[in-house]
Amino acid sequence: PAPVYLKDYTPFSHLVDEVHLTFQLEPAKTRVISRIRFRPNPDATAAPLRLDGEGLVLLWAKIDGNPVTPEVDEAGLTCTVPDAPFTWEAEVEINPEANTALEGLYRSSGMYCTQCEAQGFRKITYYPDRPDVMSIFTVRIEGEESVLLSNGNPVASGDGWAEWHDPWPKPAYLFALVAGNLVNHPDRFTTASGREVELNIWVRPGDEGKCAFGMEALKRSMAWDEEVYGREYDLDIFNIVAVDDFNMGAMENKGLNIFNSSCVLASPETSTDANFERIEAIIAHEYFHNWTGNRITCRDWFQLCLKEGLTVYRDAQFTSDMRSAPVKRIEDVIALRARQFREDNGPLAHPVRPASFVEINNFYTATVYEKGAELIGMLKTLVGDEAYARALDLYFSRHDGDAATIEDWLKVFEDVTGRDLSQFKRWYEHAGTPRLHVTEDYEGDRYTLTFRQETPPTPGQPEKPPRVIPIALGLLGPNGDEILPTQVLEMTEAEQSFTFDGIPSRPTPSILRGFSAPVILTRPSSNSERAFLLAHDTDPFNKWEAGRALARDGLLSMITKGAAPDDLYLDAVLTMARDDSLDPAFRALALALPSQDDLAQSLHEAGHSPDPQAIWDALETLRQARAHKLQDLAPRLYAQYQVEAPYAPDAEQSGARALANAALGLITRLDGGAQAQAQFDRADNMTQQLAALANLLQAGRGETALAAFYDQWKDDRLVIDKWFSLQVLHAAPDRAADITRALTEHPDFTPRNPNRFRATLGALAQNHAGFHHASGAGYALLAQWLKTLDPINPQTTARMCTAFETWTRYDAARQDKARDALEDLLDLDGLSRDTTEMVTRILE
Ligand code: BAL
Ligand code: ZN
Repeated sequence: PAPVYLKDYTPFSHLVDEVHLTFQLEPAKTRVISRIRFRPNPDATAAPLRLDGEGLVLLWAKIDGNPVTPEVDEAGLTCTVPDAPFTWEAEVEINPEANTALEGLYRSSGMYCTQCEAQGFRKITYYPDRPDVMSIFTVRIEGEESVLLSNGNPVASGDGWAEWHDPWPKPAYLFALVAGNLVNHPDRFTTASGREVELNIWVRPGDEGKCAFGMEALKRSMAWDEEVYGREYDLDIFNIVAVDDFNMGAMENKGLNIFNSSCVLASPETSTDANFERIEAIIAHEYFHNWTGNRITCRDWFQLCLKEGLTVYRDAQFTSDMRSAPVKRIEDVIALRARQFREDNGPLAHPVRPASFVEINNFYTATVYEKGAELIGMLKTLVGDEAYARALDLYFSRHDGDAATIEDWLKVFEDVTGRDLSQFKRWYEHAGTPRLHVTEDYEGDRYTLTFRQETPPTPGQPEKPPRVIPIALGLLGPNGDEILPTQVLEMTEAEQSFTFDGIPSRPTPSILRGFSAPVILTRPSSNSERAFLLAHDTDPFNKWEAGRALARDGLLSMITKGAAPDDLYLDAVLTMARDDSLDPAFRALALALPSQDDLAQSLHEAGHSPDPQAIWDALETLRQARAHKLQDLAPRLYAQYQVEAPYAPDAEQSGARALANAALGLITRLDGGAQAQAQFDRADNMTQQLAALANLLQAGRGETALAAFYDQWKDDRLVIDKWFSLQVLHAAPDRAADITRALTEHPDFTPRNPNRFRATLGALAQNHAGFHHASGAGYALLAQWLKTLDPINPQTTARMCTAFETWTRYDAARQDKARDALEDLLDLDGLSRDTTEMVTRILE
């Protein structure tokens, strides 16, 4: 399939004034009747009407009431139309029951639901399915289900029908419909200007007890967006619906958000603290899209980061305000490095705003989302908080109702600040993670830092001009006092020096505080300097970073040189862990070790071919050494941070549980799982139960607990997903493929449910030493299942191909096996466009 290019953008030939849709719902034969008012677009070249449509049976079509016979092909239809406003009417038939791809209108567990972003609406009816065509929708739903929902406000309803009207013009990707025998968790919200809004979370009967947390999170989000961004909700009703079969986490359809049930349903017994935090963030994210995405949408799909980067940035701000800002920042950087740096350093690297794509579904990536959010953070650092606030006000007032571009976004910042942001724009246009090299000089009382930036080539982009990089810096004196509080250096050249006078003795720099730019800092540093920063840095991110670097470099020496665990690290981690002045959540994060994949990334960066088994062995050795080093402290921490109060998923309790469970991990290494078994037996919440089970699996005595866990939760789909993934994640490297294969034969396994598939095969990809085992069994098993999944659900298949994106890091024998697996997948007859694009890019 041919790529589409950003440079080829042209406006659509027509404008759409109104859309009327009638749905006559039948599982295998749903009828969709459309009546659409078109008029020629004065800003476009006149052309016949071209409507997108896929998998539709056109029953009839009319223009201004007169039957027409358009030219229909596999991607849509073309029709000669008057050179004046006209009404298009058509009726199509679709089959929601057969729709396992979960795009367009589909049936899942007896309910109808839709997913239209990015290009699913064309599977519902013929329409200009592009984000710059915005219109006002009125929808009538006829069906026997008790709940019939669409976007906007309810207009009228009766027995077996309901009508909805959305007064806000929107692109088709924000259309949604839900029909099912659902129950709701209702609430209300009064906006700042006094609008009364009805709120509902709709779920399958039996799940209504898991909605309260999501509802509170929604109300907090609505209040926060008013307070921080001055953005109010704009309809009389806001509905959220939970569905089990969903490709994404959730979807921001106007007034009718549809959620993967894993991202909204929560209870203490069935959800971990991490689940609660994620649910709160996703509810906020989808709600915030109402302004950044819906009221201001994207001109074309190349601008996806315009709404996603900004909305991720906003949800991160929200979480920071609701919880601990330093902890949130550390968690986000861990995730950024794990997913986005990995992507940026492999064959799938692409700019935050790509210049071309074959299948847009393949660009809902960590680069567009998470790096996109980092760019907003950098922009705010560069212009300052006050200018950021004014720029956002201008963005909302200037572009409300628009389908906008990154150029529009940058222009509001230029207009507010008078700055030229053309160099900043390179962050949107050039892929790759810049390396920031640092050297320093101290003479007299002058301290000089010299930075050099370079960005390695990425597919299609061999050369990278220098970018503007905000470098937040502080300096520490020899006794650990801060002698220069944080200031932001603005690096614009390929190489640039910054001098600091009046520095009485050689300082220790704390560079890139708060992770002020998404770059890889390469600065030779001694372990003692890292231990010093871990002890004294006032910047929580860099304090954590120092401990992480100490752990990472110690592990790299163990892996490449057969070194013993580093005493300096062990001493530093003991000092840090017993420092009760530090937030328990921070200490839990600082006790976590780099992941196997992070270490493989670092080894590759240093010119080694990573040996997954050696990485696994080194981590095991270090964990054992830490358990001995902290053997007196761990039981004390474990006891001290038990939470006696009734369970609450707040930051304070979550932090205490995280630290106690980190201590449990240390204890289990020495007691063979006795404490973990005790915790498992008495656990009354999922955080405690799952941590205990993980430790028991780790200790090799998880069988009984696994069976008990299954028995307890066999009727809870989301908890059973955890049961599947935990076994795979904790499988020893030489057993991972076998254990995964056995789980795919379990009666509860199905490739039709994306959550279950990800919980099983996605977990295999996350078990680094297991997936990359020298036998190639991990590669072969995943590829075989991707072949099975592709005809069912191309979007989820394609996304899971990213498991292979690092294949060229490894030795020749592993590369051969990975290539064989990928080529075998590529050979599948009728392989989807989604998966073909991904595998082809990975193999290139
Ligand atoms: N727009 C797709 C789902 C999300 O990013 O919210
Ligand atoms: Zn989003």
